[in-house]
Amino acid sequence: MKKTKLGICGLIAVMMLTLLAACGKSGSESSPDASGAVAPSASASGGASASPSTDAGGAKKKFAILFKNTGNPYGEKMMDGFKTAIEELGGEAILKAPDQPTAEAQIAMIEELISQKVDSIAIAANDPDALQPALEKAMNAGIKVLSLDSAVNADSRLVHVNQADPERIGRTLIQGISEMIGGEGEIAILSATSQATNQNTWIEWMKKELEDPKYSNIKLVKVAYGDDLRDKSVSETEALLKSYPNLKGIIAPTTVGIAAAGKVLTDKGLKGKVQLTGLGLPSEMAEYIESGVCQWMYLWNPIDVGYLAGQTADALVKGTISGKVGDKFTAGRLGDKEVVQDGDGTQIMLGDPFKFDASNIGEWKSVY
Ligand code: RAM
Repeated sequence: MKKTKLGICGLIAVMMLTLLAACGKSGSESSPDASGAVAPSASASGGASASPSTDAGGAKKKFAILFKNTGNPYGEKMMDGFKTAIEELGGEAILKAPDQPTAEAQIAMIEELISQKVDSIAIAANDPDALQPALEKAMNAGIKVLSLDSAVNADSRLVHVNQADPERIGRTLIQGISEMIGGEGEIAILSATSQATNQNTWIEWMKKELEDPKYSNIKLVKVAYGDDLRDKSVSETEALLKSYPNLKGIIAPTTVGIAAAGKVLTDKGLKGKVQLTGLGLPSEMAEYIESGVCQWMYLWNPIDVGYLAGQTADALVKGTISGKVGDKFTAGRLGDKEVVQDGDGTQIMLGDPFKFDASNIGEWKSVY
């Protein structure tokens, strides 16, 4: 049922995209919302904050974003969106990511940012708990800390910027692979790192969905970790194919993993024999969707995730919000947003995942 809704959303979104193009607007920072409508592109008015992001002396306030690791186009798009928001608001954006996707590397960078006396840190975390001492130190120094994309625990942040409902993502991916493999056979998951909060949450929901008796003929044989590194994701996919010669499907809930798996399945001529779905960047996956190696996949707009985090960081620094349930603010071109409960902590939600398939990938591959 959810899949059908996403399918219909896809059609409406394509129609809306066509309309947008006809209006001469750039689609580079647009994304479909829950109803399939496309959010407007960057508006001239920018954010709703009353005062510029400068201190009393007129110096620009410093807003840092720290992604999981370098070399990931998804992270680059997210950081682009963050930078756009911060510059719209008159602040200075500091974009950082370690070479390796580890908590230790992020801790060293958080320490540097504390010494630099930044005003805010937005982090896509490599571990939910390990960053807590460093992030608490930052918050005790008056730095406004938020997570985005991959959360830290509730004590380590003021609020989390969530790309989409994790339950919906997890369940939709199982429904998708089940349809692709005809409801039976061995499947595997190719994830990012074993500690990534976002992937682990989605995998939990995939496992819950698999408990439904309608999937009794599907067996999840392995969760492999490509660490969001291209070469490791390629070798982990090859190892899966070797260890499980009857493998029927792979779910890769990571843009790096799904692109690596798409390449391996293409190179080995396994189109139609091993199905592939997951979360992918249209720009990286278009060739595999057009060839049929991956019939469909999902994602949200990473530029918007970063943009929303930039707007949220600014609202925290200005004191428009504190990260408590019920706090409201206007997130620039994304409109009004509200802080809601998320387990022990709070979050701000971007929207719904969007389905990409052969019918719409051409429209999106140049967008993100
Ligand atoms: C990878 C990263 C990122 C995740 C996407 C779907 O690029 O792991 O954190 O949100 O995939």
